[in-house]
Amino acid sequence: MIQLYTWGTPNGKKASIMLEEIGIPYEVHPVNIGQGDQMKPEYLAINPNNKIPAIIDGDGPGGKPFKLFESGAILMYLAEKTGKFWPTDLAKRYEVIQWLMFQMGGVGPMFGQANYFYRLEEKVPYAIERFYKEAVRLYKVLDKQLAQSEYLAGEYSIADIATYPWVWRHDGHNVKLEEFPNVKRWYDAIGKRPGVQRGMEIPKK
Ligand SMILES: N[C@@H](CCC(=O)N[C@@H](CS)C(=O)NCC(=O)O)C(=O)O
Repeated sequence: MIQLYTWGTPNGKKASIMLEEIGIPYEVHPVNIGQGDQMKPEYLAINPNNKIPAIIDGDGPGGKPFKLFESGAILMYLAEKTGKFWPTDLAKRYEVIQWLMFQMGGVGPMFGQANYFYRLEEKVPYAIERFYKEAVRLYKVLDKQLAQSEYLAGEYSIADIATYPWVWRHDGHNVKLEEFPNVKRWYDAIGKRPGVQRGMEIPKK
């Protein structure tokens, strides 16, 4: 059984979508990051970086319990464990990893900063402009890729699972999906998947 430590944010939803999509049993442990649960010693023993998500696989490599943090690493681990949502062909697998890294190093941090500065009561125009512009640039890259490929790296993969919950927050960074028609087509298609719909509901209130 996999133990999932999560909260209702994009990085957390990546892990719950993947667990729902691969259909293996897991238990949810909500970590209320608004109340500081991520700083508690018992959670720091699982993720020393005090962020969600994290997992413990009771049946990890060698049949031993295995702890893992960083959402991208969790997606790769679960893909490797189950053989799902990434290809076996090396070149194709690295295309998936390339778009996963694009999400982890670009989409997540930049959309996240844009969301933060839009929400901040005391407005900082320079920061809003910087992160909004970078978010729009990243949407253009996504849109161009999705004009030539149904999903980010060919078939539906962990790269899409990683990116979807960040695009779900497009209102928060003031982006209208209609301006990026290929991203919208992709976003709508992924949103119809039952596993994605279930994963987006985690943690349940
Ligand atoms: N690179 C990390 C980022 C995780 C992350 O930023 N999680 C946020 C929620 S989306 C969090 O736990 N924030 C709590 C905090 O910073 O104290 C990952 O992808 O797992």
